[in-house]
Amino acid sequence: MQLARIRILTSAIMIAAMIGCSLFTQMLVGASTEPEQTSKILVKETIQAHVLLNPVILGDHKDDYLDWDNWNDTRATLLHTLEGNVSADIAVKYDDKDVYVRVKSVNDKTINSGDDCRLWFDPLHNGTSKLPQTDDLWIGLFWVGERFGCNIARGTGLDWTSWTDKLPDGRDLVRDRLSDSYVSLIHGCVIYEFKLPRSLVSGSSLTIGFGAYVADMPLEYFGGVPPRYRGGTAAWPEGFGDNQTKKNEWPLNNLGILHFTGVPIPELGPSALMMLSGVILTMVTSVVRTRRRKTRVCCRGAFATWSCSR
Ligand SMILES: [Ca+2]
Ligand SMILES: [Ca+2]
Ligand SMILES: [Ca+2]
Repeated sequence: MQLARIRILTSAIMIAAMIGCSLFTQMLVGASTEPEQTSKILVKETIQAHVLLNPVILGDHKDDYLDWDNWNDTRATLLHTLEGNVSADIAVKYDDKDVYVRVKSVNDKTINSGDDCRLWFDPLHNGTSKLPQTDDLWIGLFWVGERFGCNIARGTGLDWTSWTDKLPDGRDLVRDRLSDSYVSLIHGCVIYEFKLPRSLVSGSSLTIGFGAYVADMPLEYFGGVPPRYRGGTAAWPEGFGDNQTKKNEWPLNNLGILHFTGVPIPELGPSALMMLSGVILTMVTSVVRTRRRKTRVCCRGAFATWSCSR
């Protein structure tokens, strides 16, 4: 028993040492290969997009599978409240083809006209405060009555194109299940989801300009009629715009950074997973060996005496 405890303790120490070495190595690698990225992080707010582990189905009006949050394989970032009591967060992940975005409007419990979510993408991350460039995109998901719509506009260098409900490849943003909005059963609040081609929103860039806005504003609020309740608005990053910013004039030079990490959430990154599997194998092997040695084999001798292994 004492020997088993020593082995398990030794394995635990190995786990700590190996994971510590792994994390330290990742820090060194990150510091040595991404000096430019580090300097940007100091200036701009950054959202980390992680590699997708849990598939996301758009159009089914759910963000869970058997009560598991489909989005627990990436991290959420809080938006900054601009007005009222809106609290919201945004999470991004991606696979080989698509970028997936979920905006969770935490305090918004009911769908109403005026619920609105917008995203901005600047793939070349060279946005200006005035004219949208040809790589820039603006996507809006909004409720009118009991139906939601989703439109996209692209920069022309002089202005935005007119709103369209289709991607450049012809797919319809709603009918082809590239966007979705609903009240989540597990979170009890309004959700906005997007599935957008990487070729459209990021190209091969690992860091792009990115911004988000969400509103829970009853339409009558805009008409001067006292609202049934007061909603609010929120945006990311801080300073991107405010409630006075006109709908198509948000300054793209104030966008934050969306960073495609190349790995799932850090604690489940490939190197950590390999380390963890190796450690688990070591522990299992240790326990099995210990149990084998504890098994005593007894034999009956020629003179009816018993002898047992130790
Ligand atoms: Ca879904
Ligand atoms: Ca609402
Ligand atoms: Ca641009």
